[in-house]
Amino acid sequence: MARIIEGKLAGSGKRVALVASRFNELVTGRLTEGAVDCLQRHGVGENDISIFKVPGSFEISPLCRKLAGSGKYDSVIALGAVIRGDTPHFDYVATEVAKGVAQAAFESKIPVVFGVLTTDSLEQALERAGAKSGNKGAEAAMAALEMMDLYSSNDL
Ligand code: INI
Repeated sequence: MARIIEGKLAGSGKRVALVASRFNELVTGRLTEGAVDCLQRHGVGENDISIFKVPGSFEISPLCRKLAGSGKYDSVIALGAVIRGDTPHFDYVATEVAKGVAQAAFESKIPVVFGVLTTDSLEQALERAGAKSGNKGAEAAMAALEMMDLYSSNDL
């Protein structure tokens, strides 16, 4: 039987930074609530969760990179909502935040996870922020919990 190595959802003692955009705050506020709730349910202490707010999704990845390199956190979670139609530069913002967060994750020794919605409408975004289709913030928090545990594995 092959060995399977995967992370557990064990948040006790872990320090987590959330980077949330204020743009589309109706959505990002719900993503943040979903992420915090999930982290706390899995043992992360209230004082070990820091929420950094930035103006828009374009500003998320540079801060993720700084936080990931600071040595003060065990993971960083990016939370944003880029909604087509709000502005013609949707494509630039959506592409840059995805590339930037991936780059921060590649360069970092801790997990940096992507909880940024890119949708065609506000309705679709709200559906993914706690209404019909789950909460992307909570999903990102689950991924962060699992990856924090995996990164601390002796098998790496
Ligand atoms: N920022 C978002 O987070 N979501 C959006 O939908 C959005 N749109 O579409 O414009 C958006 N723009 C702002 C951008 O992220 C920067 O804050 C701004 O360009 C200043 O750098």
